[in-house]
Amino acid sequence: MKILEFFANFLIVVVLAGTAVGIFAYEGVLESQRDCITIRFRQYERGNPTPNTVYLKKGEKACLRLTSEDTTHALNIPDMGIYSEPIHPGKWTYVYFTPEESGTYSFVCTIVCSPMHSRVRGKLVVE
Ligand SMILES: [Cu+2]
Repeated sequence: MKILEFFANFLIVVVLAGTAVGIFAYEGVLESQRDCITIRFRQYERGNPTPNTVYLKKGEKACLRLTSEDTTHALNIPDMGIYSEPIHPGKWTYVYFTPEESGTYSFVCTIVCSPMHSRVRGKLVVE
């Protein structure tokens, strides 16, 4: 009986501690996504990514929150060496980085999304 009680108490502690850890972890994720800039990807024929120009601050952590309104895309900022995971329709993909140099950078799509795929692009302006 003592062993069962001990085991039951142990389980309660694990569940309570796990819940607390989960809540803190989830709040951490929400906090990191609070200031994200949303970019909605679309094929060239359907209007290209929107917004097409994104403004960032030099030396400040940036977060891009990416989604697609048609097919799967992916983001590459060649001059910064930044690649995203695939951006699936209706799902969110996040990219975090800190731009260290001011200037204008192109971002492009890296997944063949239509015959005009190579024209799927936009600009990041770091000020
Ligand atoms: Cu593409």
